[in-house]
Amino acid sequence: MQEEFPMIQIMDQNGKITDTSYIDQIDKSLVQQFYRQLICMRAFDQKAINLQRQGRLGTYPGFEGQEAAQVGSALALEEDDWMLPTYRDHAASITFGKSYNILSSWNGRVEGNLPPKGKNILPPSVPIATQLPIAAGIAMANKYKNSSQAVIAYFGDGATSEGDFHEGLNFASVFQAPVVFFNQNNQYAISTPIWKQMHSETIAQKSIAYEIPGIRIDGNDIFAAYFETKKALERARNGEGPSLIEAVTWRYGAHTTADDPTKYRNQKEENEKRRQNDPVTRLERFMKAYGFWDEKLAEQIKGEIKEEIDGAVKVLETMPPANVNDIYDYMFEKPTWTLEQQKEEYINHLRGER
Ligand SMILES: Cc1ncc(C[n+]2csc(CCOP(=O)(O)OP(=O)(O)O)c2C)c(N)n1
Repeated sequence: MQEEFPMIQIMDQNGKITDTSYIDQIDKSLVQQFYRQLICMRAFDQKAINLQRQGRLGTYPGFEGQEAAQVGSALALEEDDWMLPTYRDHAASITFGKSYNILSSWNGRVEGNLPPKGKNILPPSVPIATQLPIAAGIAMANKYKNSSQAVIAYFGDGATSEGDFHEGLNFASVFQAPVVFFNQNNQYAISTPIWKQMHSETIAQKSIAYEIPGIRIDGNDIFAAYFETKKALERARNGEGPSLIEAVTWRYGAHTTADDPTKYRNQKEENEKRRQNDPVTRLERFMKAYGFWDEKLAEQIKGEIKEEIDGAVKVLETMPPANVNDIYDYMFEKPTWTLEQQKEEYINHLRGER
């Protein structure tokens, strides 16, 4: 199956362009946009981990190593497309328009889940794969409305073992809905490696069952993530239905700040892989080899990013603590009696009463 679904790569580990079919579309502004966003998202993620370690942020799921897959695919979207991210997809969400304030959701603030006005970004899905039938539904609605908006839904390798993954793909396939299912195969579902999770060799091949196009890309190659997602979105917009992209990547850190990857994988070996495959250094190698590198600009961008992120942390730290009512009050327009009862019990519990 790996032969039928070969890994698509445009730029190799050394930053060399191996597929020249997109070369005319690779210009300075695109490369600088990629670079800025990649290093920005890495800095954001590292800051978030540090904040959590200092007790200034709740549990946080890092995405370091997955920046190219997220940034590349998100930059391929049109302004009014729809995005359904998971808890790990901050790089995709911020690239598509969410503010750094997304951090506050990890302190329980509801504001962190809201997109800016006019942006179609759903709150991150924490239940695994539940966003996939919703993505199919939104895409079906767009199709009925004759809208040109496409939908992208993000999910991990573990999500493909959930019923919702299959229901989402089936619905989208039956109704030829304009949705791109963007999988980040980071090799692990918490501590479960992919080989214990499924017997199929690739995730891309799961597209066969639904008779939709499925491809496997090098998820650490930002060019592959960008151009292949763009193609899939165009197909969706042209009425050619859904598709599945498997972006093969790697999560460097823990599943969340609450677990320890040394318990389930050999970190030493993994760090070696990191040095060879890192999406950020790979783009830097490309920039240096193809005349796009500008040391001064890189320093300037790093300074700007630091200021932006420090500013966001200041906003975060002025926010009040989580409002417990939010969990209950935003569920329905009018709460059900069970929800009211739950809320009362929980508030009593917090007061230390029975
Ligand atoms: C429906 C559901 N079942 C179980 C969980 C517990 N859980 C949280 S993350 C996770 C693993 C998800 O792995 P994957 O889909 O590969 O995504 P990743 O975290 O690697 O991005 C599980 C099982 C959950 N959140 N939702």
